[in-house]
Amino acid sequence: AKIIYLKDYQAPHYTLEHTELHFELLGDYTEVSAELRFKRALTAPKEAVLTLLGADLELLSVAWSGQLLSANDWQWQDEKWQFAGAGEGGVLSTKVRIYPDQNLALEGLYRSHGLYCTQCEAEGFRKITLYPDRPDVLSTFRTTIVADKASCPVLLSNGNCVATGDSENGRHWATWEDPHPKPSYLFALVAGDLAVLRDSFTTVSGREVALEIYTAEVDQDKCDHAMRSLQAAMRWDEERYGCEYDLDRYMIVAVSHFNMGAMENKGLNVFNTSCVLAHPATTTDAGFQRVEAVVAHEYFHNWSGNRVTCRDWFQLCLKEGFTVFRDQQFSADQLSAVVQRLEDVAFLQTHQFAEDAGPLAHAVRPESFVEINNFYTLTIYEKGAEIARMLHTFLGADGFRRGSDHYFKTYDGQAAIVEDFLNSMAVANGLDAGAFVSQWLRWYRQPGTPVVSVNSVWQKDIQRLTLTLTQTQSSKSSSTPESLPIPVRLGFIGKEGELSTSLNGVTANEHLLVLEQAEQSWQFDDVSQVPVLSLFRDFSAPVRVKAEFGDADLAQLIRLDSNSFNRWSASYALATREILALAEQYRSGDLRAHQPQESALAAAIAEVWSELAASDPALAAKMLQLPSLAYLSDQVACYDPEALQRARESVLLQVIAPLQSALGTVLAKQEMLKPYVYSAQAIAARSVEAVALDGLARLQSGAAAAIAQHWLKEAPHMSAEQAALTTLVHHQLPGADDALQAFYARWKHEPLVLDQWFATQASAPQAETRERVEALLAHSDFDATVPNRVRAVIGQFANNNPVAFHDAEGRGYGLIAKQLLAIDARNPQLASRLAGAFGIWQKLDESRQAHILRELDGLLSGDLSSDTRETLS
Ligand code: BAL
Ligand code: ZN
Repeated sequence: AKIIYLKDYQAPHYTLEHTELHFELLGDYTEVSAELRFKRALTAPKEAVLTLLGADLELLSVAWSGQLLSANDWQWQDEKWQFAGAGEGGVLSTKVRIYPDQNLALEGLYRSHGLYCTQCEAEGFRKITLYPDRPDVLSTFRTTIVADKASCPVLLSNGNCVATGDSENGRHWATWEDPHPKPSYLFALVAGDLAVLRDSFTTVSGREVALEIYTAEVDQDKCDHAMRSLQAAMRWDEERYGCEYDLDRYMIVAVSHFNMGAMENKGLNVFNTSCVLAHPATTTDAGFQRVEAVVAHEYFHNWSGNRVTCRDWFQLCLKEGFTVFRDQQFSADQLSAVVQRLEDVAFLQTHQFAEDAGPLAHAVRPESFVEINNFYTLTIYEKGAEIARMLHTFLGADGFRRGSDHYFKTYDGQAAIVEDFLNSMAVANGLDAGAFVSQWLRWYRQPGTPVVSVNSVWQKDIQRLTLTLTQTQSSKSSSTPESLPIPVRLGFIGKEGELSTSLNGVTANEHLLVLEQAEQSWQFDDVSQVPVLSLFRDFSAPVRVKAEFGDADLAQLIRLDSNSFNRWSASYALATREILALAEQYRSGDLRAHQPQESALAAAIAEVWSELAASDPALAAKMLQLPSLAYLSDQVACYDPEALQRARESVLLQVIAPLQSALGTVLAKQEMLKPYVYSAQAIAARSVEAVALDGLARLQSGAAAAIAQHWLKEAPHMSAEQAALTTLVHHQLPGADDALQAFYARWKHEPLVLDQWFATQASAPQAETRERVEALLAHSDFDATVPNRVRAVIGQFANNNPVAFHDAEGRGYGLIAKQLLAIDARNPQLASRLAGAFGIWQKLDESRQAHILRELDGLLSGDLSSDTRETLS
């Protein structure tokens, strides 16, 4: 496989002034004509060659400035098409034939359920026509689409619709013009029979923007939430970032066959149905939140990604990390900032930390790749967002805004690199740009999660606390690792609550330090009693913290920390410690492990939980959701899924047992049975009831089953229905199978709900689930060409069911390997992503490792896409 290196980047020899496209959508195939006006770049050498990219194209004709060319005039190897006769520039005219119906990889132009749509990021445009398909070639576009009017009444592309008309044989056409220069990965085309929800938005400068959400007719009743989210995101971006929308129209199209969540094509976003459709009857709270976040994310790309794009794919984090940070900020403003933060952090710690510690680790800006599709990763998205957040913490909200203003203004209409972003942050804040860029760039260049060790000494006589922090970089760093700038927000918790302390003459309850060297010390004065440190508040840096906290210290934070995030993270840390200790005892056959033990976590939670359930139900719910096996597996050197699962259940039972009456009080409120309202308060009330029901199922299964049945019967919305179904199925309560059947009968016509039905079963945490998954794969509603369905069954089993996936005989691995091979033949991107489930292999025992390696060897010795081959290798 060919490795591509960042250091080999070369600017294009030819710039593109304009792109003219003509699509004849003809049913069995599609013909694409292109006219591309090239000009030799000022920096290009005299012997410049025009290099285009093309894949899976039938080339019908090529002309250069009106002269037909023949195959002798160019060279075409692999995907590279090269023409040496372009001189100062000219117009290249091409005509190609492509087959959207046969395109099951869902990359380029494809047809799903009669709907033509495109996915061009990262390198799909070369499957549509011969083109300089690289993000640093930007041009204006004019696109004409011609199709059968009856089957494709709606014809859409980027920009503004400038002309439409009818042609012969029942066909019609539309021409779209996009005045904003863009790279090909932002191109989009949609054609089909779609209904539309229309609304509008008036921008800050008074321009009227038409907003349109296109879906199948039956889904039109599920678009209101996305529309409201879009309007909120447009306003928010004006207010928070000074970013105003720049076209007359903003369109979203819902597509049922889609590899990703959504795609930010200029003015014409294409969305996975799961990220745009929402209705109380069919969508859970989590679903509503996802729609809001993804609609905002794609909208925010209009500036961070589209107006300022990436020079090459190594810079992917420049648009993705920054945009994830922006959507996290937005979501925090819409609902609960604390819940948003702890969900984002738990996700990062569970999945990105593991990625960064395993065989798939890479830098936020990698130095090389084989298949760019494999780099749409948690590291680039989530760790990338944490770097933007650290800059925000370091510079302050105003300083960060000055930096982003400078960035958008300076690089508007250009393709930028990470250094440009950092440079703007420095220059706009009057900082030494050279030093700032080189220091912060380390976060982008060094893979692995840094470890910060904490040492504190309190001197009673002078009431001084000396804090020493040491940073070490993970061994994943390829070259010699350098110290990173690490913002540390901290407070001090005494026996009665928060203490105010002095640092360099500033007295406050909270301080912000920046650890820049390998080791640094700070002296805090007026520390009147020995405190427990509340460190890295709101997770001020994506690091692992090594501190000598006793159980009592963590309990003190759970009880008294004024920072809600850190109360939660202390409970997470204590839970992790107790579960790991118990699992170790199981592994070593320690018989005391079978006796109930003291749990400091259970005692601390018992003390605060009832009050918390009333005052902050969302946090109360989170405190009972102990760390998942996926999170715990990242905390151990050797991962024993059975021991960890048993230990986790045991600790959970200890935590829940003293809360039986408190859980009853929560459930008696029956908030779950009230009509659906989308608000932080209503979601919190539902979440604590769902967690209470799950807890009760462990203590009194009969009572829990009765409540679940009642919810199913009375459910006014999917949040109640889904919580009840999950409780019944995952705890194997009486009536679970009947409930599944009834649910299926009620929802079999709703694909997204049916996905949930499949997912609930595939994630049931019992060994027998493997057989159930085999049966689900043979179900008449299982369709391996639909990515959402594949993720609901195979993805849930591989990534969200450690007990069944890590079957000691290796049968779970066998099941996934077999499915991978079949999926890879159709859809490499989807298969490659699923293959990531094997990334855990080095942490497992020798027997499981051997099972996995046998499966991987089998897969690698056969035919595989380059995507999946790279991941498995
Ligand atoms: N650009 C790919 C989809 C997204 O991150 O928005
Ligand atoms: Zn994105």
